[in-house]
Amino acid sequence: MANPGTTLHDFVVVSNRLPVDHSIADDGSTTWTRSPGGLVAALEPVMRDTAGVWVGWVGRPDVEIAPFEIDGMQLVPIALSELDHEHYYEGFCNDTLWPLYHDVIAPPAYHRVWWERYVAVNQRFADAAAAEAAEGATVWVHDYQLQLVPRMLRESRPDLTIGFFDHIPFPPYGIFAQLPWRTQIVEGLLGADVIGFQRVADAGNFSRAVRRLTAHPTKTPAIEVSWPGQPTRTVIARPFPISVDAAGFETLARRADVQARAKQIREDLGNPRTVMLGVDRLDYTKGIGHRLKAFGELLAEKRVDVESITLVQVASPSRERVEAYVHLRDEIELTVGRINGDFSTISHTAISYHHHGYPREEMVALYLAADILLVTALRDGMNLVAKEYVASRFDEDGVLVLSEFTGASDELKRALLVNPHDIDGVKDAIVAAIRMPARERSARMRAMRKRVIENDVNRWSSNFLHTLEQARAGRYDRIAPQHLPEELEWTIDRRWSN
Ligand code: GDG
Repeated sequence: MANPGTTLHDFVVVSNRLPVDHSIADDGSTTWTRSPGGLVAALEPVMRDTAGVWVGWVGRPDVEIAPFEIDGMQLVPIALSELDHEHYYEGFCNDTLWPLYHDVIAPPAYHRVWWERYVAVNQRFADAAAAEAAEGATVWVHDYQLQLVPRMLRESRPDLTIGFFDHIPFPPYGIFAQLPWRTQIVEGLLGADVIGFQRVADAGNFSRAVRRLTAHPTKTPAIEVSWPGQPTRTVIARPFPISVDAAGFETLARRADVQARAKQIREDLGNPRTVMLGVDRLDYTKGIGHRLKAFGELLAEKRVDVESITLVQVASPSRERVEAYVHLRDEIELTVGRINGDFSTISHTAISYHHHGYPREEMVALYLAADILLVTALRDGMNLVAKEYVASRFDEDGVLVLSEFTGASDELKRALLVNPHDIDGVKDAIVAAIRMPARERSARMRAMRKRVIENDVNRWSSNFLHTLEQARAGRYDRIAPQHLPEELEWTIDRRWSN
């Protein structure tokens, strides 16, 4: 129940991580800065207008922090112990759900103690959200770490309007079926009024899981949920492809200092004819190894030479205590070392590899410096890097080589689409990108920019919240598909239009 005596909120966002980063000064004091992600940019105006609150973890175990405000945003930290961190976060989230939901690229581990901790931590998030929410408030829950929260909230607070957005893929039933707790996860999500996915395929996979595991009738995009002792509810499950703060990226890209930095980057690389770029969290889903293999073979076969091409690979540190990530880092760095050892010269380095996070300005300078952006993910919910590159290229230049296993490939059809498992296909796409005439580059980039600018992150959040409002009011005929890219549209069942 809502906490008497505290200020209650009409809008509550719940995500595993709060949108803040901490830094510890020399004297041991901690300062918080707002993390720059698109989700924060999109939700900030809504949070401000509704005096909303954000519930989440600060990213460090064993710290208890009182609610605080940053840049006018109210934050409510959830404390996680070292054991919660190990079993819930590193275990069930990062070593069970993450690989399972990404096509079992790495083998998922199933441990009952991890599951028990996932349930307990989800309950803690649900209780904290319920304590902040005013009567009839809207609660928006994010991502795979919190799939049980919608049902937990529905049971304690039937007055709430509950939305859920899944940032990562929802797997096909043949894979999802491995999960010993598959029915609890599906029923957990069905506590929401609207469940959003990145792709049409993800929403379809979820509906199929509902049909296989429950008796709830489904008729796309609606699911009729009957739980014992509760009135039947209609849940909407449909795609809402996320995007980036396109105007924000363009503004940065137009800044003189950012453009000067882009020029400097090319000079520092020895002014090669072609600069290729990869930007990824160091994660096995991102296909960094496949990309390196393709580039290494092109160099070995002399289809490209190190004097005229450089690959800049930013691999930002991620989940460094999970074993699969430790191995991945070793593997990638061994490969980079081998390629550089075999092909670099004193004046030209084949791969400029960086295991760091960079400020956003530097990222945009890299986007401007890159003739080609390589996105070769083996499976990716959306891939914001692809959209950020497009948003930054106001000069309408640059070629995007994009894996067809990303959500972004549903919209960015004018990229050079590749199957990252097909190394010869990736090599051919790189060569085609190098040789592409300027007119074709700009025609493709223009088309992609139109899509990203029209469907930016503000559009995404307002579509989701509008659908949530309409669904809760039972106005299914007003759940308009018109904001979706046309190839993502579905036909609304006639039943809803009457
Ligand atoms: C999940 C899903 C989905 C990376 N390195 C630096 C840096 N980044 C920023 C990028 C981009 C973000 O991190 C990464 O987003 P992605 O979408 O590429 O991938 P995930 O982290 O796996 O995100 C994904 C996303 O959620 C949203 O729904 O698209 O499929 O897996 O924004 O720019 N930013 C800065 N320095 C870095 O070094 N400043």
